[in-house]
Formats: sequence, C-alpha cells, structure tokens
Amino acid sequence: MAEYRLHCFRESGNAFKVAMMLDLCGADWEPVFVPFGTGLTRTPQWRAEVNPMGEAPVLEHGAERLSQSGVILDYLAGQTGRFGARDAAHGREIWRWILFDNHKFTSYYSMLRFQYGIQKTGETPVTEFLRGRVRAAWSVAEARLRECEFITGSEPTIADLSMAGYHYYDEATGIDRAAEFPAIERWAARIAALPGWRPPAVAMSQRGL
Ligand SMILES: N[C@@H](CCC(=O)N[C@@H](CS)C(=O)NCC(=O)O)C(=O)O
Repeated sequence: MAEYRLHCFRESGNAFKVAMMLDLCGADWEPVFVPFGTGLTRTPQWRAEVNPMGEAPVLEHGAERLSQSGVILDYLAGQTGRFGARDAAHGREIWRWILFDNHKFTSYYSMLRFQYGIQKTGETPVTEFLRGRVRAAWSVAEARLRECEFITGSEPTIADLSMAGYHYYDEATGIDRAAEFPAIERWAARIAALPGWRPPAVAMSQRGL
C-alpha cells in the first residue's frame, strides 16, 4: 500500500490541488476512487467512515485522516518540507490566499463550471451571478500575478497549488480565460511546468473510471 492515499475523483479540482502537491513532492501515493456521481458522499456510512463533511478530497496517512484541501496542503508542506512558509509572516500570507481561494477564487469558479459546463444548464440568473463573482475574484489574482511569478512571491507555495486546482479542466464557463486573465494563464502554465506535474486525468486515474 502506498504511503499516502487520496480519496478523489478526476473531475474534482479540489482533489487535484492535493494530487498536484503529492506529485510535485514525489510522494508515494495512490488515488482511492470516490464515485461522486452515485451520491455515495451523501450516505451516512461514507460520512461516518470517511468524512463527516461529505466532501472529497480526504487524505489518509498512517493514523491521520484529513479533509479540507487547505489543511491537507499545510499538513503535506510540514511532512515534506516543500512549498511551505519561510517564516511566520509568509505563513500568514499563504493562508490569506488559501482562504481567499476557498471562499471566492475556487468556489465561485467550480460552481459556475459545474452548472454551466457540466450540468449544461444554459445561461440562468445563477450562472450570470456566479460569472460576475468569478470575474471579481479573478481580477484580484490577475493584478497580483502581473507583479509576481507566484501568488506569494517568486517561489511556488501551497497557496498556488490551492488556487490552481481548477485551471487544468476545459469545460465551458463563458469566460475566455486566456483573453481576460492572461497573467493567470501564464502562472498556471508555470505551475504545470514544475517537475513531477501531471494533468488531473492522469494523476487521479483509477480503475473503474
Ligand atoms: N473546501 C473544501 C471543498 C471540497 C469540496 O467542495 N469538494 C467537492 C468535490 S470537488 C465535494 O465533495 N462536494 C460535495 C458537496 O458539496 O456536497 C476543500 O477545499 O477540500
């Protein structure tokens, strides 16, 4: 059995945040397929056995069973000594961006992608609202990434891996990312060029998918 086991599914950008970290650290890890579409994560049994919050990703490492991608990334930075903070102030800066990501940058985008790109709802008041919120949050990151190679400075950290989780999927969102957010596109390409990086469908590929 691998040292780390990641409960995930390939469409999950939140899980891909952790998969990227494991790959970039050269960790010994394996995916554990979560059949999200079947509703398994909503069952009392899955919640009792895997995650009471009903969400992927979940990381197993020895006796640890962790959820919330930001917490998992922080744990892995501690375990591996990679992509973490160089001092306390840098640590606060990393957490500022991870919280911004979880609240706005990832969450509005992932909901828009799910509704417009996967469920194919067509344009609705909800997708219009979400797209507006995405543009507002992404403009903040775009301005930052015009100044810096990575979100907290010249080196990649877990904040970058958190924010980049949904950049390597191509479902429609009604946003032309390359045209509207060129600095974000260049940053996502810099992350994908780091040694060990694999795309979501490869990193989280499992039998049964
Ligand atoms: N803040 C959480 C979000 C996790 C999350 O929303 N995961 C999705 C899959 S990408 C999920 O399991 N959603 C189930 C639900 O919302 O009921 C994290 O970063 O881990």
